Amino acid sequence: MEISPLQQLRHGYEPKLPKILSEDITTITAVYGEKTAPKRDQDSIKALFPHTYGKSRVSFAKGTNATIAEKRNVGVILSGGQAPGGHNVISGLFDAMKAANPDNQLYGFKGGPSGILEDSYTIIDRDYLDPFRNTGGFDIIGSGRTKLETRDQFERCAEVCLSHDIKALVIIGGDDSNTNAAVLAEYFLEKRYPIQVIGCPKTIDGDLKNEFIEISFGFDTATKTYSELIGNIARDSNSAKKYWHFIKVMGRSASHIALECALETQPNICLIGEEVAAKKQSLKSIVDEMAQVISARAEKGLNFGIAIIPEGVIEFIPEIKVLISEVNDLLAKEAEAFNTISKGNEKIDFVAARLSEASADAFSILPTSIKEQLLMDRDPHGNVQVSRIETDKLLAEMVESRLAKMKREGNYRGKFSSMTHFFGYEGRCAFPTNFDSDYCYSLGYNAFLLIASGLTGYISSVTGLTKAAHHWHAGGIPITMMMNIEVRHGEPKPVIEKALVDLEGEPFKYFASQRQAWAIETAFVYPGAIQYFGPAEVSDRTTVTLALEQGM
Ligand code: FBP
Repeated sequence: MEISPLQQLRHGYEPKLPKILSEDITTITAVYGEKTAPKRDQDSIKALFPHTYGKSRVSFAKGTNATIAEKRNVGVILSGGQAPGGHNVISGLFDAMKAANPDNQLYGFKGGPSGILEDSYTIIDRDYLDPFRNTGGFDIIGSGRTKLETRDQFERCAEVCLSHDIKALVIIGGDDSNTNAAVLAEYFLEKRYPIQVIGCPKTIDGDLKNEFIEISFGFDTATKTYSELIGNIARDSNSAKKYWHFIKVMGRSASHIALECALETQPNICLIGEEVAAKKQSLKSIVDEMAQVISARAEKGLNFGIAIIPEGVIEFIPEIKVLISEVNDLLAKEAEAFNTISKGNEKIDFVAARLSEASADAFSILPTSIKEQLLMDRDPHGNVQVSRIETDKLLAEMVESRLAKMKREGNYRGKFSSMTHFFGYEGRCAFPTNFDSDYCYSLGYNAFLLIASGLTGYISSVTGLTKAAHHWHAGGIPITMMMNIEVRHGEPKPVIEKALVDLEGEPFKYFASQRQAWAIETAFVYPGAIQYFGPAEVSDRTTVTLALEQGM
């Protein structure tokens, strides 16, 4: 296979590890901290997880581990959307396993969680793994969105693991996959199956985070990729001075990606879904505010600009949220009748006729293309796929009509011409930054140490991430301590809480303090491309979000 010169060089990159993980692996031992408990719903979580509830936090220190060199087979699964660095989690896990015992074997289940159900795997050896080191993508074994959540599926997982003498499974995924990892760990203990389960925090969306998971992997690289592109467009816009660019960025629910890109590039407008929800802003008021900024810039002769739109914002707009939830329920309940309709306009009429009055009103003002997108196939959780809704086009169109109305009323004298963009898939498989390469390798290496310490139902945790990697802390957190009970599809479920943008947190507060100035002035910052070599202040820099959160 032909590879690029950069890929060639990146293979040679040696990821940096926290100091303790750089020691001879046979001299690293687990140190147990205080017993843990979730912040809320302790009794319910305890009742659901009697075997894994209340375990201690774990860190690592120099010492002896009598069982570390035991021969172990380990299985690994990549779950959900791609995120830069997944290959390095597997590299770190592999290297730790081989350092502990060269006979250890790593089974990579193919195509995501379905790989284990279908017993479809690759044995990952050094020759197979090496070309994937420090590269983006999940193509080493593939990924998928099948959920492991039923007892039948758990039985099948046990059957497959036992048939290969697999002692532990590492599940690399987001909040849902790690929730399922915790449920699987509990099930294996209940049934006395000798299989441990360890999770690793992945998602470019950045919404799997808390005190112990400072960032999910992939967020760093994805946001730097989008910020480079946004910066390039901003410079083009500032050169040609004739277009407003409406740029939608990924982020299924939370607006962390949009916020980080705004902190990096200083656009004129950036919507934050969580703020829209807190202020209960309607679609109309969002459009009005955007039109006001465009008009104020036009007064200064600036008929160009940048607006960043998080893809998930659509579900935070109160009337659209209700509409989407009604459509989700309707399509689930009346799937059979709906699926017999082939024509797009008839599908729209079918749904419109069955909505509540308020939702029917909200639906009626949307352009036909957006109505169709709202009715497309659901994801495996039965939710609308927001990445497929062209919110950038919707807003550009609505803003244009609003400005036309303002012009008719004599309240706008500018020229408006817009371009729309969607940045999502561009960032999910980028070459991981040095940060993601180091962090992911450490998460994987650390995951093996959790396994070798006999732990299960833990998530790999590496913290202190604004410091140099050498000073990072490695350890594990019982997943149950990150859970609470939420109603999902009408049922109370134990889940890891999704971390939305905290409107009281430093990243949002800083953005809010600056955005007025960024709106009217042209204060763009052009971050440029990710640097893999050179001075640490450019090649090892973390996200602005993490730096602000940690008071840097
Ligand atoms: P994960 O939460 O699984 O990491 O995926 C996040 C994401 O990239 C979202 O930002 C986006 O909405 C979604 O995946 C797209 O899903 P798909 O890969 O199925 O198109």
